[in-house]
Amino acid sequence: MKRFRLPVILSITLGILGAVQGCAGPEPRPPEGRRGPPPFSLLDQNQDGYLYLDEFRQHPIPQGTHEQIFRELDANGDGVVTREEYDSHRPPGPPPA
Ligand SMILES: [Ca+2]
Ligand SMILES: [Ca+2]
Repeated sequence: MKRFRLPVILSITLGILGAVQGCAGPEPRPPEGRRGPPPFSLLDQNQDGYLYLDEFRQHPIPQGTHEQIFRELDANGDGVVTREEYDSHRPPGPPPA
């Protein structure tokens, strides 16, 4: 009966390997509800209370260009985004339920 041991052990080992690979298969996704815009303090790198385009460019944006989004944030068009302008801006998203 010893002859059957090796294939059995092999199949068990392969089964375990397959299970381990299956567990590591799907990539972890970010939890829902964490896709909002970053806080102003994170974007304002020098913490002077004003967000400049150069600072804004340091952060990835999901869509569009930094210039485009920055213009939308800069409500009065003076080339600087204040915390008030940033907080009052709401990016387009799914309609509230
Ligand atoms: Ca700044
Ligand atoms: Ca402004």
